[in-house]
Amino acid sequence: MKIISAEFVKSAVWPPQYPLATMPEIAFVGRSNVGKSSLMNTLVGRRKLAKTSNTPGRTQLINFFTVNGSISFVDLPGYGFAKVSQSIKKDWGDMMDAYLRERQNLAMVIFILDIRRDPSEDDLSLRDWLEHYRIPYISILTKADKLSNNQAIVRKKLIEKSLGTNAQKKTILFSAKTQKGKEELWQFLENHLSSLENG
Ligand SMILES: Nc1nc2c(ncn2[C@@H]2O[C@H](COP(=O)(O)OP(=O)(O)OP(=O)(O)O)[C@@H](O)[C@H]2O)c(=O)[nH]1
Ligand SMILES: [Mg+2]
Repeated sequence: MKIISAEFVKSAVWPPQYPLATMPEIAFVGRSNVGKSSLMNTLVGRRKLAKTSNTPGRTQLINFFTVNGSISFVDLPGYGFAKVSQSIKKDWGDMMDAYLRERQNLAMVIFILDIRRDPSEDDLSLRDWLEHYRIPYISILTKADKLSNNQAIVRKKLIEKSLGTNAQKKTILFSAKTQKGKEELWQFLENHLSSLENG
C-alpha cells in the first residue's frame, strides 16, 4: 500500500464524539503496552503519528486517524494494566464495549498479542467477544524481533493453539522494529477492504 497521507482526526470517548462513519475502519486492540500504537505507526510509515511510550496505559482515549483519505484507523486504549483503579477499568470496559458494539463502519479488528507471552484472560475474553459479535479480526504476534526465527515459529504455534486459531483465522508475525510482517498485513487488509467494496 502506498501511503500518501496519514492524519490524526480526533480523540473521543463516547459514540456521539466519534467522527462520521464515512469510510471503512480498522481498529487496533490489545493489552496495554503490547505495541498497538507502534504497529499502527509502522503500517503508515510515520514514527510519531500515534504516541508510543514505555509507560503502560499511555493511550487512554479512542484516537481516530485517516489514511489516504479513504481508510479510518483507530488506536484503542489497552487493557490489563494492573495499576489502574476499578473505576477506570469499568470506564475502559464501557468505552470499548460501546465502540466495538456500535461502530457501523468497523471493517476489521487488528488483535495484537506479544509473541513472548501466553494469551491472558483479558485477551481470551476479547477474542470471545469478537467471535460472539462476529467482528472480523486478525491476530498479530508482535515484538517478533525479541526472539530468534525458530523461537518465533514455536511461539506462534503455541499461541495459535491457545487462541483456537484455524485456517480462516490466521496469525501474522510482526515487528515494529524490523518491519517484519508489514507487507503481509497490508496485503491482508487490502484484500479484505476490496472484498467489502465488491461484496
Ligand atoms: N522490540 C520491539 N519493541 C516494540 C515493538 N512494538 C512496540 N515496542 C515497544 O513497546 C513499548 C510500547 O509500545 P506502544 O506502541 O506504545 O504500545 P501500546 O500498545 O500502544 O501501549 P498503550 O497505548 O500504553 O496501551 C514501546 O517502548 C515500544 O517501543 C516491536 O515490535 N519490537
Ligand atoms: Mg498506545
